[in-house]
Amino acid sequence: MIILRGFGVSNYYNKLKLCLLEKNIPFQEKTTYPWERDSFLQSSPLGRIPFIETEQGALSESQVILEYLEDRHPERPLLPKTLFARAKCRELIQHLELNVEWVARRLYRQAFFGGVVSEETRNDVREKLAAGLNALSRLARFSPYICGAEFTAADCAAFFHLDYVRQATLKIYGADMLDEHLSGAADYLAFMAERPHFRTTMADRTKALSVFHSLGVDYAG
Ligand SMILES: N[C@@H](CCC(=O)N[C@@H](CS)C(=O)NCC(=O)O)C(=O)O
Repeated sequence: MIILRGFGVSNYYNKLKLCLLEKNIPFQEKTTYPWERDSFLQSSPLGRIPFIETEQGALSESQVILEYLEDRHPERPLLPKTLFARAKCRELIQHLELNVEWVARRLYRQAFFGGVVSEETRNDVREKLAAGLNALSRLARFSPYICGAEFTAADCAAFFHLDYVRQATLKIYGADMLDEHLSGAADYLAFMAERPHFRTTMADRTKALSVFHSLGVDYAG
């Protein structure tokens, strides 16, 4: 049995939770917070969540875990069948995470966790995020899924990543940078939100958020 470790506020955690649910893989969730990292550095060497525990040991980094789940449970694939389409799907996820989510993440301290980011950071992020979103818009299909006609792992990644990017840019810049740079994203997110596993995972996120707030910890994302 796979144990998913992390907490339901995390977009990377929810990416994997969606993959597990959509692939119908049995799993358990064990709430684990990044600030408890001293207790799990052997499992996730940088102290990040999510990570999983398997019969053979622990595994960190959400994309590595996603690929492991694909290899371990090929019966309900979340990557396209043909070699090139599989690579295109991975390409999209990599651009999304490296050039969009990871850039916007620098805003989260202020957008979500009551901290402050400098004007220099805000300006730098705005420029880099615009470039990352423009790049993503050259790859995203939204017809109706992000890679095209098939539902894929990229949809599991995109849903929570893009939602945080949208929320963060609205809070920091007073403008939805998805609307400005990623045409079709708003309709896509509304469409995906109707999917049963997406809906339940969003509801779980709301509950996890209120538990997180009740803890009153200093956390920056
Ligand atoms: N590249 C990592 C990113 C994971 C990540 O950034 N996790 C955040 C929570 S969403 C975290 O653990 N933050 C605490 C920290 O970086 O110390 C992955 O794909 O798993």
